[in-house]
Amino acid sequence: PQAIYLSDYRPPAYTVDKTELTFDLDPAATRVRARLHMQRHPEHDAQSALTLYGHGLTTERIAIDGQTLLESEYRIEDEQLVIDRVPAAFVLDTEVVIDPSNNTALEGLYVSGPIFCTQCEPEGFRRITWYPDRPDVMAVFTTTVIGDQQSQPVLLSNGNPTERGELPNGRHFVTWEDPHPKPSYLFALVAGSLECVRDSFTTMSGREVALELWVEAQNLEKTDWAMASLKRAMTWDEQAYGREYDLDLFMIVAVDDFNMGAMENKGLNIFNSAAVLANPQTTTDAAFQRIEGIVAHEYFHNWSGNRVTCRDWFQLALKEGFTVFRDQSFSSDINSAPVKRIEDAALMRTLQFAEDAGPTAHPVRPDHFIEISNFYTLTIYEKGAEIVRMLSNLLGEETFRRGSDLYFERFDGQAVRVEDFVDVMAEVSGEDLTQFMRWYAQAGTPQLTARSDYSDEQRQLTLTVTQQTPPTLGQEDKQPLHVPVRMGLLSAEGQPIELVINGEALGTDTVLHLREAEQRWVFDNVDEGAVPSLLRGFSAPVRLDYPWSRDELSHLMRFDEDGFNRWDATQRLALIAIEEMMVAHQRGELMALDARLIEAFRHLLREPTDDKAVLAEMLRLPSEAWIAEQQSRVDIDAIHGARRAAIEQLADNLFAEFESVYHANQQTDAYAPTPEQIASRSLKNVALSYLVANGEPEALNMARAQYEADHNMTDVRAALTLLAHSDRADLGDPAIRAFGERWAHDSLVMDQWFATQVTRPQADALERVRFLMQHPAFSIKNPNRVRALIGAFTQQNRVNFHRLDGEGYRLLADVVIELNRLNPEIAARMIVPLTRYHRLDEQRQKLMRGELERIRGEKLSRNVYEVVEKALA
Ligand code: B3K
Ligand code: ZN
Repeated sequence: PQAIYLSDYRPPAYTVDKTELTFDLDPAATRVRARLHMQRHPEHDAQSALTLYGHGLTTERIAIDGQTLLESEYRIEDEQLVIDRVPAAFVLDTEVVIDPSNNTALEGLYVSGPIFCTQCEPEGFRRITWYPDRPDVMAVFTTTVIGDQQSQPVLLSNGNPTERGELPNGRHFVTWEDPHPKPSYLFALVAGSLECVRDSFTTMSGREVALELWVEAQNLEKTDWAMASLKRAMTWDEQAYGREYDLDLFMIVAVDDFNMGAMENKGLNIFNSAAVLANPQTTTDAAFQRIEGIVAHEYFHNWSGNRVTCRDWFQLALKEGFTVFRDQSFSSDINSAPVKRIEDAALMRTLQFAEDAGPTAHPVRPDHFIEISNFYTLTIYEKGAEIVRMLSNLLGEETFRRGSDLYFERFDGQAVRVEDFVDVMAEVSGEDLTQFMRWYAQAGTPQLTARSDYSDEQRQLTLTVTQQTPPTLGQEDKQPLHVPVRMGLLSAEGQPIELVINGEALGTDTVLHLREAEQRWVFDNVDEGAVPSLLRGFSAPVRLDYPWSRDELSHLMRFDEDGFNRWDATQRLALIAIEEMMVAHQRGELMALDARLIEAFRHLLREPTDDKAVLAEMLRLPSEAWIAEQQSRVDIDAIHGARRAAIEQLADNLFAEFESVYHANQQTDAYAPTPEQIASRSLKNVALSYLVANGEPEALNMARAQYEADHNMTDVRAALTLLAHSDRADLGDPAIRAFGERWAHDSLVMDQWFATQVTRPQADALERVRFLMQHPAFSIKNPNRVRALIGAFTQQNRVNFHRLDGEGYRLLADVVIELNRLNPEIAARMIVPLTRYHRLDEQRQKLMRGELERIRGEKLSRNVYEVVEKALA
């Protein structure tokens, strides 16, 4: 497989103004007729051949201006249809047959249970018909869907239905017209036996939009939350960005087999059922919030993605980074803002930093790729969103809004580049963003090192900050970035200090603009004992090293005005303590937890200054993934052992405190996923996890009682996890059995059941994975099942995945080899933990490389090939 390069971009030789499609649905042989009204691009001449993309199509007819072409008049090679000579303007007719029932890649048109559905981004449309399947070709689509009246009573596509009628042989049809020109990746079709929940929304200009949520009948009781979330998102986008919906109808469909969370097809969003269906009995608080965020994300794409789209797939972060930033802002506005920031930053610092440090590291705007489907990554999405957030903070909210207004206005209906977005922001603000653009071009996480120096005589504190971005595959040398460092200083008494630089008063919170490899700032009028609070709100996606003492961290925990940094100080304090215990673990010595951490936690529990949601986050110790991120040589067992011991010692020392927090946060109200209730449950369940870690039978009984009370899935799942992860098989096994029987009919709950079992730390976890792969509720063809069983094990059960006998690696390689044939996109995602061997011990490195080599020996899809080659490079 060959890489393609951004620098090779050329406009398409021929574009499409109007696309007319007819689908004659049949599971194994769907006939697709396409009529494309095409024109030569002004930058091309008559020498330019017409090139269309197609994958797995049985071609039955090709005609230009009504003349059927002879086989000698075109050629099909490498998934391309090439016609050397075509007129400057013409109509192309094609007729192909495709097989949705055997489409296990879940790209293009496929069947999910009884439903026909599509996934076209990024390059799925070419599995439907011959087409210039690239985002810079935008056409108006008319789609006629013909199906069976009995098995496909519902026939949906983009836009508005304009005609419907009956046909012979029990068939019927519906014709849809989408007035907005769009690239092929936004095309969608859904057909099957679906029920509809209807609602409506009146836009800010007073237009009435019909809202439709289409689900299979058994899911009708799980639709309220998504519909409510959609309306909140529509209102928010009007208020925050002035964006109004632009069709009379907005549809969401839930399907069970889906590679990603959801897809923003114009007017017809298709969702993974896990990202849309919810009710209190089956869905946890975290899932409620995730669904709210995804519904909003896809809706927001209608402007940031659909009305203004990407010129080419190298620009993917243009729509994804911006849209993630928009959905983060939305969630932050309607839920706990500090917790949302903590969650997003934690995701960046653990998983995105790991990606940026691993073999698949890539810039937010890559300059080459083999398979674009491999680039729907945390770097494109989350780091892309952090870049937009930095822009918004640099410019200020109001100027940023003027920039986004201008962006939407100027580029409406166009396919554009990252530069276009950044240039508009520079234009409205007058800022020079040339250096800032490097954030899009350089892979790897910048390392900031900060040091302070205090002069008694001058009452000055000098802060020196250096930056350095490590080399990544194919990118050896890095330039300094423009890094906004939000900061403040706290006095020895815990008061915010008025910041003064060169006689200029800056308030108690300011942003330092680090642009050089090394820079220094001198603060005047500072008394002795001041403590810097740096990178407030995670103001840039960087690692920060500063030699805070434990007392200073305790100080920040108590007094910092910035909620995010209070949390971060807690994490850092815990990290120091855990790292000490790791050393003891490695020496085979007793692991004693630093008393200062216990005291800090005691203080948090007795005199909480933060809201419950933040407090719950502060009480969670750094994850194993984040601890591993600090290590130059990762010791899997020491991390697990030390973290576990820290939890137990906190539990032993603070049992009474945790117990009273647990009881104080019991709820009597009916369940609702409100921020207040979620915060209480979160705090209560963190407390319960410590109580159970203490090992007292009394605590396990509390967990069992909570499980049996069966109040809502959040509490049930928390209790079930504690029981199933305890050593008490007499409690865990019956609970697991009962849960599995009760929810056998609900695949989304069974996914939680799978994940709960395979994340247990006990040594039998891997055997459970193998056993559960035979369970009737499991199917390797369904991405949600694969993520719940295999993904949860390989990503959230580090001690067992990294077993020294190599069985964890072997299991994953077996699964990847099978998925490589069935669903390459999922295969390439699942393989990732196997590629992260570079900082592990020799023995594990060897085992992991061995499995990668074994995979390399297979006939590989482009997706898996690209990842394996990078991992073994
Ligand atoms: N834009 C889609 C991505 C789907 C790509 C799958 N290969 C989901 C989203 O970001 O909204
Ligand atoms: Zn998106």
